[in-house]
Amino acid sequence: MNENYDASAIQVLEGLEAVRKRPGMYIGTTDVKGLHHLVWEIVDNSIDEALAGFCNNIEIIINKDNSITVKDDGRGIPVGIHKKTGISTVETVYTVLHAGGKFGGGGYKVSGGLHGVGASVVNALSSWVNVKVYKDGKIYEAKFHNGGKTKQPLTIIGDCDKNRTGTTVTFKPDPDIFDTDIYDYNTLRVRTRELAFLNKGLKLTLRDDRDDEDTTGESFHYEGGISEYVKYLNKNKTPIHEEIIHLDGEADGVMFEVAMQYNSGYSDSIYSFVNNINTHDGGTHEEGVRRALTRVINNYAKKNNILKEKDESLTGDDVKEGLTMIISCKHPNPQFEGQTKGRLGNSEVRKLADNVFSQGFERFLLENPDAARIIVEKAMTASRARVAAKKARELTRRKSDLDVVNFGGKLEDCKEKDPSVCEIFIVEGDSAGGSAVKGRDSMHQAILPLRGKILNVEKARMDRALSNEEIRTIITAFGTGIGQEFDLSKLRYNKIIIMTDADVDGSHIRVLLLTLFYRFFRPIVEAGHVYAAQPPLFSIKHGKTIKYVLNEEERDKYVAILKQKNPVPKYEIKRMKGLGEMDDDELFDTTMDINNRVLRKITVEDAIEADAAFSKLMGEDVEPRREFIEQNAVYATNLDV
Ligand code: 1YM
Repeated sequence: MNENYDASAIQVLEGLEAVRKRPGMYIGTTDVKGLHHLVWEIVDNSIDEALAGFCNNIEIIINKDNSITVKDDGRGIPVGIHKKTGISTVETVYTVLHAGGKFGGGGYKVSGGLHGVGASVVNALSSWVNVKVYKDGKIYEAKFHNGGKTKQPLTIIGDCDKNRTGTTVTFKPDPDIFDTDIYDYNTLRVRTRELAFLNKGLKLTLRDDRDDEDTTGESFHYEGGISEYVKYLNKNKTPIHEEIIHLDGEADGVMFEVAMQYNSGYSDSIYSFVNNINTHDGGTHEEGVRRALTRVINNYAKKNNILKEKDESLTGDDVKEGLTMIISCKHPNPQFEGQTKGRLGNSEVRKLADNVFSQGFERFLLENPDAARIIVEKAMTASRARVAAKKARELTRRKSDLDVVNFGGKLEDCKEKDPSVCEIFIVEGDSAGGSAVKGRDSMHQAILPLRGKILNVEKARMDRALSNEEIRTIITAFGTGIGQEFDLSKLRYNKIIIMTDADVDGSHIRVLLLTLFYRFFRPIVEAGHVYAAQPPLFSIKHGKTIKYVLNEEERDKYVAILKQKNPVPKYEIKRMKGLGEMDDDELFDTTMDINNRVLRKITVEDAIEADAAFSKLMGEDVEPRREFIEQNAVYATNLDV
C-alpha cells in the first residue's frame, strides 16, 4: 500500500461513515422500504448500462441468507486505476461518496436513484459486498465489509471466455442499520416488472433462492415497452378501441414517450415516469400531454361536427375518463420539485410532450375514424355526466350546510367537533349499528350503519354514485366534498373505521368501501386515515372471565396458558358469529374501545398496483375477486393497538 492509497482511504471512510450516521439522507428510511431501496441502487447502474446500449440482461437473485445478487452483461465496471484516487475504479465507485457523473467516461446517467453514489451508499449500509467484473477474458473481484471498508482490493481471480463481459454484485444489508433483513419477493417483483415495461427490450429476471435453489425465476421482457404496460393495466377492463396508441420523440437529449388506450370504465389510470421514477405529482411532461389531449379532441370533435357550436367545450376531466396512459420521459438533468420530489419541473419538457403528443394523436384520429368517433363520444358522455354530477353534488353540499348531526336519521355523530379526536365507524348492518350506537364513546365516536351492500363505484360514474343514498351519506359525513371540490383539510374525523364481520360478506363490504374511498377520496387513504376494525373470532369463557381473541393462534396460546395454571381447567370456546351477535358492551370492549381494540391501518404502498388490483377485483370476473377476498393481499397492514 502506498501513501496515496492511505490518504484516499481515510477520506473514503469519512464519506461512508456519514452515510451510516444518517442513512435517511441517502435512502429515505431504514425500514423495509429502505432495505429494498438498496437493490434498486445497484440495479440502476445496470439499467444505465442498458440505456447506454451495452447491456441486455439483468438478473436479481434473493439468496438464502437474504443477501442480494445483481448480475448484468454490460461492459463491466472499469478495472483500471482511477486517476484521482489512485485505486481501481471499481473500488473507487464502491467506496468514494461522490456526486454523480464524476467517474464515468462522459455520457450522462439517466436512470433514477442517487446519480452515481448508489454503489457506495449500498456498500456503506452493508455488512459485506462482493463485486465481480468480467472483462478482457479475466475475472476481477473486490470485497468490502463492515460498512464499506475494503477487505480485498480489486484482484484478478481467474480467466473467463474473452467475449464475456459484465458486472455481478452481491451485498448483505447491515442488520445494525435496518429494522428488518427479510426481502419480500412480491415487492421486488412488482418493481422488476415495471422496470421491464419502462425499458423496452431489456430482459430482467428475478429469482428467489431462499426455499429452493433449482428455480429458474421469473423473466420480464417487453419488446413493446410501455404499450405492454397499458395492455397489462387494461387487462381486466374493456378497451373501447383496439389499438394501443404509442408515440415518441426526442429533443436535445430528452426522450419522451407515451402509450394510451381508452376503456369502458369511468376512472382514469394515468401514470408518468421520469428516468424510471414514478412522478406521482405529475409535472411538465404530464401537463404537456393533458393540454394537447384536450385540445386535439376538441378540435377533432368540432371539425367533424360532433361537437356543435352551441356545445360547451370538453374539459380535461371529460377527455380522461376511462383513459389508461403511461408517460415516460428520460432526461439527462431532471429537476424534481414539490415536497416529495414527485413532480417534474423542467419547463422545456412541456413543449416537447405537447408537440409529440398532439402531432401523433391527431394523426391517429385521422387514420382511425372509427376509434376516433368512439373516443370523442365517450368524452361527450362524460361531459354530460359531469354536468349532472355537479347538480347532484350541490345537493350533498346543501345537505352538509344543514344539520350534519343527524341527516336522514342515519349518522349518529359524536359530540366533539375537533376532527383530530373524532372517529367514525362505518358498520355493517343495522343491528350491529344499533349496538355500536349504544356502546360507543359518544363524545368521540360517530356511527354510520350501512344497510346491505353499497354500490360498486368501479362500475359506476360519479353521477350515478352520487344518486346512491349510502354514498351520499358517507360524502356528507366526511365533510371533504368530492371531485374537484375535494378538500382534505375539511375531513371531520381523524380515523375512518370500517367495521364489518370477519366473514366473506364482511370482506366484500370492506372491499366495496375501500374501492369507494380509493376512487373518490384517495387522499384520505393516502394520508392514513382509513382503518379496518378487527372483531374477535373467538371467546374463551372460564369461570367469570371472558377472553376475546382475534385468531386461532391467539386462542391456542391462551388455552395453553390456562392449562399451565390449572391442569384441569374448565373453559368454553365459542366462535363469534358476527358483530350483530354481540351486545353493546361486548362490541365496545372488544372492537371499539381505544384501550383494547386492534385496528388494521389501510395503506397504499403502490398506487399502480392498487389500481390494477381494484379493477381486477371489481371488474366482471368473479374468480379474481373471490381469490382476493380470501387472501386480502394488496393492502400492507400495520397493527395499531
Ligand atoms: C450489478 C451492478 O454496476 N454495472 C455497470 C456499471 C458501470 C459500467 C458498466 C460502466 C460504465 C461506464 C463505462 C461509463 C459503471 N461504471 C462506473 C464508472 N452493475 C453495474 N456496468 N464502463 C462501464 O459510465 O462510462 C460507474 S458504474 F464510473 F466507473 F465508470
